[in-house]
Amino acid sequence: MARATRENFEFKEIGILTNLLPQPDASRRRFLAIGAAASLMPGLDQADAADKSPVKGKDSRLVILKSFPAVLETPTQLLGSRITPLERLFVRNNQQPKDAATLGPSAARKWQVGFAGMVNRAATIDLKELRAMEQVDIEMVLQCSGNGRALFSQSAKTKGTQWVRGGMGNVRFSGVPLRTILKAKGIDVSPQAKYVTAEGYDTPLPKKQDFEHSLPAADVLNHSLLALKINGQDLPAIHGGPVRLITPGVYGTMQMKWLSRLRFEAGETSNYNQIPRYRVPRRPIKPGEKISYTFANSRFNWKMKVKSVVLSHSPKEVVGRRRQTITGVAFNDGSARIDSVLVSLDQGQSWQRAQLDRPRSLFAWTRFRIATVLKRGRTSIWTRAVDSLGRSQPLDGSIHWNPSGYEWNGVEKIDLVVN
Ligand SMILES: Nc1nc2c(c(=O)[nH]1)N[C@H]1C(S)=C(S)[C@@H](COP(=O)(O)O)O[C@H]1N2
Ligand SMILES: [Mo]
Repeated sequence: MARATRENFEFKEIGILTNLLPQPDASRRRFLAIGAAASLMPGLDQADAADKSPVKGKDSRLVILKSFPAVLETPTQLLGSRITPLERLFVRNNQQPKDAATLGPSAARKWQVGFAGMVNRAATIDLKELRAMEQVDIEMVLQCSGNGRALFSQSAKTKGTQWVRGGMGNVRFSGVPLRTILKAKGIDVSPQAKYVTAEGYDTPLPKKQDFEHSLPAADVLNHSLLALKINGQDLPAIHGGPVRLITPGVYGTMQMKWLSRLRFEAGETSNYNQIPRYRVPRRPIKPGEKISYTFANSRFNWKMKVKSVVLSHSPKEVVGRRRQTITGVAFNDGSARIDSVLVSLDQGQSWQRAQLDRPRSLFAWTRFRIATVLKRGRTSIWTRAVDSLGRSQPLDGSIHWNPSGYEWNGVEKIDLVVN
């Protein structure tokens, strides 16, 4: 099979994107971004840093799961801060626009987002208009629905990129609420439109359908933003700049990058990224069991399940002393706060509460910490988050096994050795 090269991929609607080539200003900012990443890596000079990641400006310690389209996983030890620096944020592209492999700004100078389908009038909005509107901020977890897939694979093989724990980060998006835009533009959405199908300017891989997703219209109309910034800076090209559709509390696949159009529709798209990809069975199936997805027997990845992830320790780690501080993060779909994170050092016989550092945003991650004395020899750290609705994590995560390994949220279990 011919290897995909960047030259194979172009923006779909080249017409509205003049100036695709990087501007002098853009390359300077790019260089600064690389410098920032390099400064996190003692012993690596800037040239090394730039060479080692398929995405310019990314920390070279990110694990390269695929170079093109880029898929990069963050080692959990790099995720300890409340806000994940962009140099460390994971990347997941199914497709990727030309010139987007950078943490620098998007090279596109003109951009339009279209509104179509079941609306009183079709309309577009451009960057200038979006920038002139009032911006809101939302701190939230961005997590791939495939994060933890490798943990499902311990009970039966799953297909797809074997993410372990680092397909996630906590960031601050800024942008304009969709509701405000529709109002300003005089766009009325028909009550019969139950879904909003989001499209991006990235081009499909050869012989694949273009990436698009249908989102429930009611949630999108109430909660989504057209984001222009992340962590206070213009959305970088690699993270969907200049415009990305953001809905807090839902899985990453629904956060459409390089947003080009929203179609208001009565039903879900039958695009293969909506079905059979990015779906889970409505009823549990056994690990390894086959299922052929229909709209009726499955649902798309949407609200994130409650989850805790240990960041301070990794499986198979050997630690030299019994006193250890365990730290990690917990989050859910933002509809309730994280009430507690329970930690067990005896495989679930007894649990202790960790200390929590709760963020102001319900959609952001809560950091936890607990000072412990571990047992010598082979031992384990288990963690379990409970939210104020009583929702928690299954002790055996494989009860939610599904062929593509989406939405892992089993109790965190880290086996390690204490010398
Ligand atoms: N247009 C477009 N949007 C996309 C994707 C894509 O391939 N194309 N990948 C999705 C997936 S599967 C995830 S997990 C997130 C990843 O966001 P990030 O790369 O900014 O971390 O973007 C989502 N949005
Ligand atoms: Mo994803």
